[in-house]
Amino acid sequence: MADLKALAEAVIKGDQATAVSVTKAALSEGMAPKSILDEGLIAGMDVIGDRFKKNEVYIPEVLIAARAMKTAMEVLEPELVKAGVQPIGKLVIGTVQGDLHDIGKNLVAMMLKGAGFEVIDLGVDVSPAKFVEEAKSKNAQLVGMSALLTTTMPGMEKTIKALQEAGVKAKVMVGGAPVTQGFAEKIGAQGYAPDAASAVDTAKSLVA
Ligand code: B1M
Repeated sequence: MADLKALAEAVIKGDQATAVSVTKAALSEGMAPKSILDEGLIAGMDVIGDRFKKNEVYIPEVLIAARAMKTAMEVLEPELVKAGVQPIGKLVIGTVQGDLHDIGKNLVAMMLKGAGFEVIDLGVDVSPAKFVEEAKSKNAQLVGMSALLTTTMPGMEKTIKALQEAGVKAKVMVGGAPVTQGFAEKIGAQGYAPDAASAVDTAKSLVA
């Protein structure tokens, strides 16, 4: 019988080969794709998220774990779709206009995927109009914005105004090194997170 604790452990260690082989074994034994996701892959990423918050692991370990999860997800995803498993929320994310920094944004996107969100990543240098268009057409519940430059932070406020003017109801969460809770409140964002693991908690609370 495939061991989902071993699957979680493989994600924690960033062991891609084991993550894939346990996922395949679990599927071939007829285990429910949702159990494999929740008790194996997401359970492993939850541990990494907690350890990251406590500074017990650092960015490279998180990236390696996320890569193991992503590889196993490639095997699991078609079965989840067949089983009709719904994501816990849909989020459009990007780095704001004029800003090319994407390491943190990618980390946030990976952790959110790991937590069961459907993530539509718009990349870097994303204009307010593009955020609006994608949030609308994808019917996203959340819009996530990242900024690393003090000069590009105003792009967040412009995007929030554009979303409001377009009547988009999605909630907005922001982050990035120069962004603070106070700034988020000032520009009218509903959520702020200082790091990728907290971003998962914030996103979950916004869609609850
Ligand atoms: Co740039 N850069 N950079 N840079 N760069 C900084 C940000 C800077 C602080 C360096 C410095 O001067 N000490 C400085 C900004 C100063 C300021 O505005 N206050 C700076 C500058 C000035 C510039 C240029 C203008 C330099 C130049 O060309 N003269 C230029 C701008 C280009 C542009 O964007 N238009 C530039 C370019 C670059 C590179 C292209 C070389 C490269 C980016 C590569 C890439 O991203 N693909 C780069 C890098 C790597 C950095 C530093 C060194 C590292 C940034 C990083 O990736 N950190 C950075 C200095 C530093 O931070 N030590 C610096 C790691 C990452 C995991 O952290 O992104 O904060 P971070 O993400 C965290 C949290 O913030 C949070 O979670 C993440 C994970 O925990 N988070 C969110 C992030 N987004 C979130 C979204 C959320 C929630 C949480 O919700 C949606």
